[in-house]
Amino acid sequence: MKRILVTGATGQIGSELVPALRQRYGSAQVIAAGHQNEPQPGLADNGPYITLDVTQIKVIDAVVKQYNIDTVFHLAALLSAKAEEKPQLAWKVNMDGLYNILEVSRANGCAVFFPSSIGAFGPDTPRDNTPQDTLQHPNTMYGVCKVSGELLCNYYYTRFGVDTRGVRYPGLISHETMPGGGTTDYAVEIFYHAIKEKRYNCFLKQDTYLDMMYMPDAIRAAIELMETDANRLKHRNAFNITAMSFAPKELAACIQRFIPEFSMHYTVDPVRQAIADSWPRHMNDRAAREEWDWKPRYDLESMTQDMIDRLLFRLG
Ligand code: AKB
Repeated sequence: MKRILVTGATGQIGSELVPALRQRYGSAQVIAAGHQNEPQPGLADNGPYITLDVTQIKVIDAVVKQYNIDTVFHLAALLSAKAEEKPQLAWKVNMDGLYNILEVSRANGCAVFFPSSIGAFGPDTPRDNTPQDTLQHPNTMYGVCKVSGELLCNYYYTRFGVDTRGVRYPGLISHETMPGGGTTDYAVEIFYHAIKEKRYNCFLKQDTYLDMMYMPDAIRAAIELMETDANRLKHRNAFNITAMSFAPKELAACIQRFIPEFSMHYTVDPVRQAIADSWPRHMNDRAAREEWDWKPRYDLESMTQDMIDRLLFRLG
C-alpha cells in the first residue's frame, strides 16, 4: 500500500493530482501539503492535509516519518516569471526545497517525482523537434533551478539509489486552480476572459509557439511514470512530454469557433516574451513514448471544448 506526500498541493498541478492519487490509492494514503495558499475545498476535507515549508528539512523528515511516506510528488516551486522577479527566493524554494526532499527521501527510502519543465532548455537548444538529450543552457533562474534539479535527481539515483523520476512539463492548461507567475499562464487566463468578458489582452506575441498540455494528461503522465517498471527506464530526469504546440493566435481562433464574439488583443510583456523565446516550440517526446508508453489524449480542439464546457458550467 502506497503512502504518498504531495508538496505544493494547493498549486495548479497539486490541486488536481491529489484527488487523482486519492481516487487511485485511497484518501487516507495521500497527504496533501500546502504552504501559503488556503487549501481548495475538498483538499483538506477528503484526506489528510498539512502545512509544510519545504525549506525546513527537519520538519519534512518528521512528516515523512510520522506518516510513513514511501513516495513524494514534490511540486512546491515558484514558476518562471515569478522566479525572475524574485530570483533569490526562487533558488531557496526551488533548489533548497528539492535538496531537502531528496535528502529526506534518501534517509527514509522514498521514491521522488520531480516536475521539470520546457524551462530547463535555453536559447541554444534546438527549438523544433527538441531532442530528449540536448543542450540545456537556460538563462532564467527558473530554468537554472530546473536543469540543476534534473541533474541533482539523477545524482541521487545513481549515487544513492533514490528512485527519482521526472517529466519536462510544457505549459499546463486547467480549470481548477490558476497557475500564477508562469510564462504560459496566458493559455489559462484566456478562457476565463473569453467566457466573462469576450476579450483577452495577451502578454505574448501572437505567433509565439510553445508546447502545451491539458491537465488530465499531465496528471496521468505523473502517475503512469511513477508506476512504470524501473527496468524499462533508460532515462529518469526528466522526460520530454508534450500534447500540442500552438501560438496565441491559434488558441484564439479555436476559442472563436465556440465563442464567435471573442476578440484577442496583444500588449507584449518583454520579460515573459524573452522567456518564451528561449523555450522550445515543439519537443520530441519519443523517449517517453518508448520507455513508459506516454501518449496524450487531448489536442487543441478537444482541450478547448472541454475547458469551455467546464468553465461555462462553473462560471455560467
Ligand atoms: C511556466 O510558464 O513557468 C510554467 C512552465 C512551462 O514551466 N508553466
